[in-house]
Amino acid sequence: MRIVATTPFDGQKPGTSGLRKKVKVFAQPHYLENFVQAVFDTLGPVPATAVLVVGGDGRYHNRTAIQTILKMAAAHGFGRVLVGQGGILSTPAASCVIRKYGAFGGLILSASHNPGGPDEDFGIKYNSGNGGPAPESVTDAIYARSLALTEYRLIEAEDVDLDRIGEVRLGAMTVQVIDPVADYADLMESLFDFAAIRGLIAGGFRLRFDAMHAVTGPYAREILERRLGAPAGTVINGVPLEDFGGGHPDPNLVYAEELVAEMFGQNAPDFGAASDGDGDRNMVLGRNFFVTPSDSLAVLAANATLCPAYAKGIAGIARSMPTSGAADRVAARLGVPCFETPTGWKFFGNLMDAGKVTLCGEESFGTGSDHVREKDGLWAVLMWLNVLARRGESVEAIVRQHWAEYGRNYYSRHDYEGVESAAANGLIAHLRDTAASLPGTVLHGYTVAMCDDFAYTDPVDGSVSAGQGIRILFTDGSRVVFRLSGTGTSGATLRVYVERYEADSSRHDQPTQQALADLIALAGDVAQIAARTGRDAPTVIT
Ligand code: VG1
Ligand code: CO
Repeated sequence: MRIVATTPFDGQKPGTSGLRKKVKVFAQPHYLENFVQAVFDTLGPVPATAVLVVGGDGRYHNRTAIQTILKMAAAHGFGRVLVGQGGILSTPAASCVIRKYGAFGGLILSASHNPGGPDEDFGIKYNSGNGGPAPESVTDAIYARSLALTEYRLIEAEDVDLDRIGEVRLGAMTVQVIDPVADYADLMESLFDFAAIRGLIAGGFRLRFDAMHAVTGPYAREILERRLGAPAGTVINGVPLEDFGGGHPDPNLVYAEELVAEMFGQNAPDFGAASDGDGDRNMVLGRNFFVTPSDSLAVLAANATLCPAYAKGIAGIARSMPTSGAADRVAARLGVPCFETPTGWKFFGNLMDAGKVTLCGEESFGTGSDHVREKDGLWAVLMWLNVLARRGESVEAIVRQHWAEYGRNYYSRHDYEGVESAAANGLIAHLRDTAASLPGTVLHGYTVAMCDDFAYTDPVDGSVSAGQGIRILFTDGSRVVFRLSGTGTSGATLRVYVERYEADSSRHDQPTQQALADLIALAGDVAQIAARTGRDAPTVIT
């Protein structure tokens, strides 16, 4: 055992989804070690039977970090570590493995949709025994500990061969290198009607899945091509690369350009989907048709009983605050509760553990259910395929029918990336200052009903999370929301979310940006976006 003296690093405060920094920051002496020791100190002593799950999205620095974590886990007294072969575990697969084997918890190495490589991003987060991201009380304690610790511990040992499946000893601990795909693929097969999907594909239904050179390649090949019989080549960009081929592994209309070009081109397939760096996000497309993530959650909820795992119905739905209210309408019709939480999957864990909700979603291409405690990209793809197989209609027809039945929530998010931090903070402070004076005023024809900085009280443990985003609600049910990203690693990203409900089905054909034009303009005015950020247009529109 080696005990290494260290000085605490400030700047290890986890964001929306764990600690994310440039690789160069993580590679500094003691940086990763400090965070991991802070996690272990916060957990306290663990029983000799305790199992830790470790894996990541395969990005640059993944293997180096895993070797360090293994030696530190052995020094902390874990009995066994399950690590994905090659250091690979998608975020939902890690959640699945933690739950299936009753692990104490897991360390997931990912910066999700952020680019990878020596000059790009790395990340780490701790997931609890329920398989979900640690709640704020735990991440706050980890941060506090990281500011106080003076040493970390690791054992002296050779590196473990992460590519060979099987068990090796590391001090008193066993390292078990596992197939990263099998447990997850088996879980998917237990949830959905694979026979019906196989029949759909055998009948000539054409699909395309873009893994964006990130972690889902091996998962998608096993499930879509091997188990469901889709032709070889259905999965594109299917080999995980340390730098994701130089791209942004973010499945949206801008970054998944290869898939988008095919789905909106001549002879487009019936169904297209993409996932992100760590496999927890999904984008779903029909032929010449984009499904917003908010609509996707609503459509899946409305059709859930077509899938074996949800045949008896769902207990409830939860969505993050900026996500559109489309799911609320489905919940109301089904007579089940709909919860509104702050951004970030960690807020869904308590609701799922308490059995209050079955489906959860975020506008940022995240959808999932209580089968694990993370959002799950391939799960969403398979649920769509299950629904398509059972309904025998196109993606577009299903969504249009949904709008006709429930009304359409026009929805868009405008991101201003790489804004100077002081300017972004100033913009939010300005909105906080004006919030109280807004109700009753008319902006671009919309009357403000209410304006606040969203605060959430967890209905299960009573914990309060304040300062989660400025929302301006209008009397007709429209709204605009402003918040700063908690996942970036340089500068600030301002996110502006705009939503308007349209009940009249004769008006469901407008281009989204046009339908929202007045709200977009008023958002720019009220937040003084151009003046404060120096930008006259967003970086990414979804
Ligand atoms: C973004 C999304 C949020 C999501 C988070 C993590 O956070 O908006 O909905 O939960 O990323 O997703 P932010 O703070 O940048 O807006 V992932 O795929 O990075 O685990
Ligand atoms: Co992700």
